[in-house]
Amino acid sequence: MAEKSPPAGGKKGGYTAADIDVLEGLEPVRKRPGMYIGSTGAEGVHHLLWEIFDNSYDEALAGHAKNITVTLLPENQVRISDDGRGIPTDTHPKIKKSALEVAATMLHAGGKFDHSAYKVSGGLHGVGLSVVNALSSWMKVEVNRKPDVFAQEYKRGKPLAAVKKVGKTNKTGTTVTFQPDPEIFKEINWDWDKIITHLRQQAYLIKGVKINITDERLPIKSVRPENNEESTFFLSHGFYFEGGVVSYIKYFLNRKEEAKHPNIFYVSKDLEDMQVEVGFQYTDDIQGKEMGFANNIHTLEGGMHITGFRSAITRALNDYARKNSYLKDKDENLTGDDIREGLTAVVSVKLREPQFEGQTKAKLGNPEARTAVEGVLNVEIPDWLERNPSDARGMLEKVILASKARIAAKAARETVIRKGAMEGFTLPGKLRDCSSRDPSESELFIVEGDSAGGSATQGRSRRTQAILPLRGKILNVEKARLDKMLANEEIRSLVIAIGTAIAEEFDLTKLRYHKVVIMTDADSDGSHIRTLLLTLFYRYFPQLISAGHIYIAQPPLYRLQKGSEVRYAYNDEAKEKISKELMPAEKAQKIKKGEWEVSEINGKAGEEIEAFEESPAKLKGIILQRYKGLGEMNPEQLWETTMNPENRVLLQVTMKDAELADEVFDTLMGSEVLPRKKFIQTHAKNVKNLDV
Ligand code: 0RA
Repeated sequence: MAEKSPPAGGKKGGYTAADIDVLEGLEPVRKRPGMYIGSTGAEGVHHLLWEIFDNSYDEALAGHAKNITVTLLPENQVRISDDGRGIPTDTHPKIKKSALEVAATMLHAGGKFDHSAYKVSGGLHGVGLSVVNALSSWMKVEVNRKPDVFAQEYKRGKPLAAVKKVGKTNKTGTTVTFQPDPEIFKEINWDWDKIITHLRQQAYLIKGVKINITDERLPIKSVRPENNEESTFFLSHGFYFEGGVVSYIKYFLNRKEEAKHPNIFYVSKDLEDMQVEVGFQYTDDIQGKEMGFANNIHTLEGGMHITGFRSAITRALNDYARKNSYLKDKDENLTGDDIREGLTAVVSVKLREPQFEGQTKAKLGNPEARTAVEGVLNVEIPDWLERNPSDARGMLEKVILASKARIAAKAARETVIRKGAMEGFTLPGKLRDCSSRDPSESELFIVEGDSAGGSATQGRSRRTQAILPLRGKILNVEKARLDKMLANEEIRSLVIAIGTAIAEEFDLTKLRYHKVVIMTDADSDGSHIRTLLLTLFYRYFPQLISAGHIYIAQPPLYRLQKGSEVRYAYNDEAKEKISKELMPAEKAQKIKKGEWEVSEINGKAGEEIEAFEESPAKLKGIILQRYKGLGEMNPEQLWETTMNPENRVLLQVTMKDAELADEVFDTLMGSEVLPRKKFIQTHAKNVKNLDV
């Protein structure tokens, strides 16, 4: 995870001898790419883009750049351009090379995930540049520094020539174009939606900067009916938000919700060592949304800044409610849960040395962030409430309602929960429990439907594996209240089986299985149920996710058989690899490819069978079966491929996965899809849907 610049104030100027000591070449990056960009999968590839974008973004945060343009190009190239000051190109006094070349080809030894020290002391925020260069088969940097244009090109991190003047300009700015190295990244596939989502989030956190993205990979041809003139377009998307955090809440986070009051609370304060920016507004939603950021990195797991925010708002609203007779009884109190119902908040801090903790390093650990946020808000919220009494009324109505609903629901909820607990684990009838009582070795498989449930029950290891079949679609938990949700039979079974209870009663030590595995089909129904379950866990059992107890089973997609040898493939790549292993190349050449026929395997019709024929007389090829669902596997196959700890592939669910599922869920299920589009068209001043 890259870190952003701390607030301005770092020592300016060139390198000192001490800085040179900690510079080294780029070999370590190519040797262990994961150390620098997290992974070499799809996330890692996108990380390259974020790194380069971050440099331009930092230049914009520092007030020097007003436009950033991202362009996806053919052959997996990406170009990122800004109109900032331009990377310095003058000769480094000690290294005797252009500062640009130093930035692109030398690694700061302490670098890795901790860039902040470098940024503060060196002042050259192109840290990610060398990492991206090392992992790119080709890269080019062009710098406009009035009156000259400088450029340098690289192959796998090595300059092809010295930095040269290549032209004249009256502009300033930096353009980096790179191509991820296929030797490092197996699959390079720029994901438009992922990029848009990331850029949007960044755009909201910076006022008055234009961020544009254009997809030049696929030209769109269009012919005008009037004159038959053909023209070429590219898909393009722009973000520009005057209002920063306030826009983010108004036009994005709350775009589908009904606001309880018109004005959004907002404060931005520069403290000596920290910048604090907070905005919030209540809606009539049951859920709340708290978005934390530290140096503009989304802190999905919360942390100290969020803790500070929560204490301050809880205290301020309780005080205000008491003072203005919203709370009659002196002992009556609005709880943290009441306060957070329907609360949409953005809490953004910028600090010099952020410490990221937690499972996904997305939780801010600095205690001073709590003190700073709480300190600012303890003054600002009460003050704002006094100045905006009608907004304050809207807020109080919402939290008082939440409080009443909570008290009413508590009775209902407790009966449900207590009943389960008191009747000595009235475990649901359809749970096929395991015999072990040691949670650390016990696993719960949540399976879709009775037929897969049957196979799983027969195939499992009885001692440590429990099976819970779920019938049909579980309840839409998106908007459901906890008490209503617990009235749903499928969900109640699940909650009781898990053993931890829920909400205030939640107790992690009562967890009955340390692995809770979602096992659904690889089709669209299966993925819908998986999304629903992830949403349920994300909303009501986040602790299980953070503690790493939630998993997704990965049934194989293919079964390959040659003679008596049977192999399973979990993706297309593995299928190709296994086919080659089973059928060495010289032989494979003699075989006619691409003949499809249907035959019977284990009594079931295989969907697609690729028959490799060597001679018509003797069928000697590979029999390939594509699995559509778990139901197609017999109990032994299910055990062997998906449940047996020796062979299976389990994916551990992270908060990030769950949040994504939650968002997907919102988009899929949310009745209103239009508002977002409309919002982009009306409020992003620089949107160009189709750009020449
Ligand atoms: C260090 C100093 C100066 C600019 C930059 C770095 C810089 C780096 C990047 C990377 C991408 N875009 C960038 N824009 C600027 C300022 C040099 C001066 O004072 O002129």
